[in-house]
Amino acid sequence: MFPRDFAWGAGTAAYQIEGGWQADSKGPSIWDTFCHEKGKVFGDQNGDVACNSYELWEKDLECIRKLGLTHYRFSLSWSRLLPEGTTRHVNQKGVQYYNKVIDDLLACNVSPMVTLYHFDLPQALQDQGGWKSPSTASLFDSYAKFCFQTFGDRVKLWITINEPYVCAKLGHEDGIHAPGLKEPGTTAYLVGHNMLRAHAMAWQSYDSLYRSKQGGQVSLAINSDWVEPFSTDCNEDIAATERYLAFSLGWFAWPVFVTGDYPEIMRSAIDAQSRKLGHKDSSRLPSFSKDEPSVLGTADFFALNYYTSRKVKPGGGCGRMMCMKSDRDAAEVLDPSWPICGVSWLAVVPDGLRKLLKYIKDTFNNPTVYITENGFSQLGPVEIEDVQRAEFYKDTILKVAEAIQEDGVRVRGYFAWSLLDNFEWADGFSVRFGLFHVDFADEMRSRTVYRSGQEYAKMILKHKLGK
Ligand code: GBH
Repeated sequence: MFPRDFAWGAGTAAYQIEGGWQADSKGPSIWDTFCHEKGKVFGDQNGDVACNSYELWEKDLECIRKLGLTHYRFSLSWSRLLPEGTTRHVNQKGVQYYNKVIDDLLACNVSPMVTLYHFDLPQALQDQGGWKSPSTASLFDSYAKFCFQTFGDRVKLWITINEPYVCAKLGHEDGIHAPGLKEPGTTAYLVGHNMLRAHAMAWQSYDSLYRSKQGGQVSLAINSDWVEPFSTDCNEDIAATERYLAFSLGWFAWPVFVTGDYPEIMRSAIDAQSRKLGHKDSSRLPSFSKDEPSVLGTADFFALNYYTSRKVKPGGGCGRMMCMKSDRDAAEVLDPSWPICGVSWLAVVPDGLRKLLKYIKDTFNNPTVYITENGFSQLGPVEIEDVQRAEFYKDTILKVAEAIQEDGVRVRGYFAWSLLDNFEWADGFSVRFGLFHVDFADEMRSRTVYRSGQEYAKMILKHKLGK
């Protein structure tokens, strides 16, 4: 059984659904730039139009109502609101668009959860160094204050930054996400650091300027796989699993929820690797400055994005090159009991979510938790009767119920990823995570509910009725 006020949601992100990439004087973001370069995204696809939610918001609202959601999570496009990234120039058409989305949701009794940043930095700020530059954190804080001021009378749940891990690692170390930098071993740590600073500044701003009047809550969404040692009786595998966790969940959750600093395992692993490779600088992992407010305690709840589980062993470096994988010295090993059955990286392990929730309860002092993303994209041709995904949602929601009832985890909400099939980053439109199918060949981008969407709606209704 779920608490009466449990949040039943689904999520999207601006660049993945909106389109209208130049509409009404929106400024370009790093994803516009990245996709328009050849060879970056599957089939050289882009989000120029995507689901065209900028024009077809009412269609999305119909989908939301059809599912009976109590909450809808979406992100604001920074460069739609502030085309140059700064508050010097505000695009009123952008403000109007999001005002309408928020007002329509509230009129239908759906609460918005708003993400300020879901991978789409204004290109103008990338041109000044992007997340590598410490000043981007202050510019993010200004943008956040602008959003709290403009929308915070109606929005009570905020996510500052979505998945800093993905932005730092995939965007700045692997180069497979925008801005496409391949600078292994240093830049991801710097970028992660500035994102944590940005998050903390925005939380502080909310706390001191808006909380008393607006009464909302602010956090950052941290993605984490569940991981276990490949051999549970092998000490090397156990240690590798701890390192793996320190370099993923711990990288962002430890500073915010436990100490105000990175996990000790992470810092010592990076320092040891630096010494081994004769790296000159004392540390590649930045330190938090005493002159800035601490990042410790800057989250009002734990926001978790969970997709998959892995077994771990030592290894996985990049030879003599510096890189995060060498620092971490922990490799994912495929295990027959957890086979990949979705996109290239997704093994369906609902029980991993329950274990991860218990781990979060025990490690981060029993926070309230929102599962801000969870989903599954099956392989192969589109099937509106997506039985496998419908089963996935059933199994997963059962595990969430067990986490609440049997493990005492204070889970307050569950957001399926995603409301709609959408632009799945480097995979373009080839990967479909939606509860609604979107026909990208149709000018009207018609939305059709999948079986999984129907099943999710049934589950929501059942729990609303207290059954
Ligand atoms: C989420 O990230 C994103 O927040 C969301 O926008 C996206 O649509 C959703 O995932 C589905 O993908 O390609 O082998 O390098 C989830 C965390 C981390 C999962 C990176 C995919 C890529 C592995 N993601 N991972 S690989």
